[in-house]
Amino acid sequence: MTRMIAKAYRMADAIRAVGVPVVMGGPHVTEEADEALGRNGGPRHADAVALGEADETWPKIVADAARGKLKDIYAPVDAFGQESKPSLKQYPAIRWDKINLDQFNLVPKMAARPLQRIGDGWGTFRIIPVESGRGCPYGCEFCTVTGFFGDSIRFRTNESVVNELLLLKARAKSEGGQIAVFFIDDNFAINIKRTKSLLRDIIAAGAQVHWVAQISANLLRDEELVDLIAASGGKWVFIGMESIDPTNLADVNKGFNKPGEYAAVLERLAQRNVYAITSFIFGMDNDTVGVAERTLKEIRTWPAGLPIFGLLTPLPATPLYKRLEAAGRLTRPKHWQEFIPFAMAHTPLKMTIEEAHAEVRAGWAHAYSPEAMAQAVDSLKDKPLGYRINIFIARMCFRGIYFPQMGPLSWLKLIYQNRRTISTLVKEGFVAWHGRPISPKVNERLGTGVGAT
Ligand code: B12
Ligand code: SF4
Repeated sequence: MTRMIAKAYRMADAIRAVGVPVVMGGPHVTEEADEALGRNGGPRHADAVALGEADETWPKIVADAARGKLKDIYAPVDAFGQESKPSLKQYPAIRWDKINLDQFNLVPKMAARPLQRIGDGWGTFRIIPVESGRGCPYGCEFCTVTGFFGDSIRFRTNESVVNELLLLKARAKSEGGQIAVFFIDDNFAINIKRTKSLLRDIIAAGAQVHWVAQISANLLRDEELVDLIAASGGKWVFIGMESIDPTNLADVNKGFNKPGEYAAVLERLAQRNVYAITSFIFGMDNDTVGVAERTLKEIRTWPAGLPIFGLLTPLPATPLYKRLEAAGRLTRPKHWQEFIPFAMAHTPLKMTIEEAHAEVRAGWAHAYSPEAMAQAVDSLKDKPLGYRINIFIARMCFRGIYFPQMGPLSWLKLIYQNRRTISTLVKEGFVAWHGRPISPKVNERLGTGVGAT
């Protein structure tokens, strides 16, 4: 992807330097094939580039590589030279019964041991990507998906998805540890009828595992869909809310998002114990200084969730890129060549680049402050303890998207800052497991008594 391309080129250069041919694919090089092939004046990084979806071109690439006859470009075309999109009906069976799942484990090694002591199943938390369909026709201005996958939406059969879930469920049972599935579809409910049918089949087969998926807010108006999400194991839904300002949404061709209904959508999910990762973009054309606080004010009135904040980023070949380029507003037209996290590549209309950066910083700092963490946990006080622990751990991890939490020291600092919330959860956990309040002695050992802070 664009964000990682400079690093990918460095790796490719090192591999090519020892004489091994490199083939690159994916959304960035599909749009910037000349860059990867050194045809635009820069150095060459790849021997060949696979454009678009490579499911069907990959066997040809391997055969050509084996004969030492790699072509520069492989395009997904049919016998008549027309662009062709692979069907997902004949999807390869993924051997989830054999694949090493450690690569998907989110629990850092240093935390694994103490967590194992809490009880069975706590030492690992593996999030497994599963694809059930491709494509989204909505064409939001900043998004590459409609351009890349086309507006042709394709699905796997329910049966093949259910079989994958059954394999994963069996694996979780035999190995212990937590497993959750991330349905990586761009918009998991883009065809509501089909999504409901898949979820019903998952329930009928007893293939429920905890899962997370991306679904746009407009599709979550459907009560029956939300019921099925909850009954089939859905726990978290990623919602691209982007902005609370309808003008901004209209500007980026996302007018189908209605800020007035965000609260109701989130309530509908929360009533079924499904929570939301709410994604916001700052630096849009109608944003002014204070956008972070205005957004946070709304967020505070919603059920607890995981807000995330980013900056409007012109990805290559998107309508947004073309609009900003035509208007001469790109300040770093090749921003991916000098990638900087959370940095704009164009000037917003109603604030400066620095102001936009400050808004994102403020969004993260306030949404993940110890007070906000405590408030999120407290808002779930009528729910079982597991939900409160879940949101607390998820928030600690999500905070790391903006404030890198590398190494034990930064984690210890974070734990110290959130000691009050941790202490409350530990005390409640003690009551839940032992049926009586924590004793003053244990309290002292944990350093959580009155005045311990
Ligand atoms: C899942 C996902 C994530 C997950 C990844 C988790 C995981 N373990 O997989 C998470 C949540 C971490 C994530 C994060 C981000 N993501 Co993301 N993500 C996706 C998503 C929804 C699915 C990716 C996927 O697996 N697709 C299915 C496979 C089949 O498609 P594919 O990867 O494109 O592969 C096909 C072809 O591209 C090609 N191909 C790909 N690689 C190669 C390599 C070779 C050698 C060959 C021959 C072919 C080939 O063949 C494949 C089969 O057809 C895509 C959208 C999408 N539908 O693709 C966005 C997407 C990839 N993400 C995107 C972005 C922007 C991000 C973030 C920057 C978001 C943010 N603002 O923070 C971060 C960056 C993370 C990082 N590494 O730094 C953009 C990238 C656009 C771009 N031009 O770079 C996408 C396309 C979404 C979008 N709205 O535009 N993401
Ligand atoms: S709804 Fe989501 S996946 Fe679809 S075009 Fe918009 S941002 Fe992209």
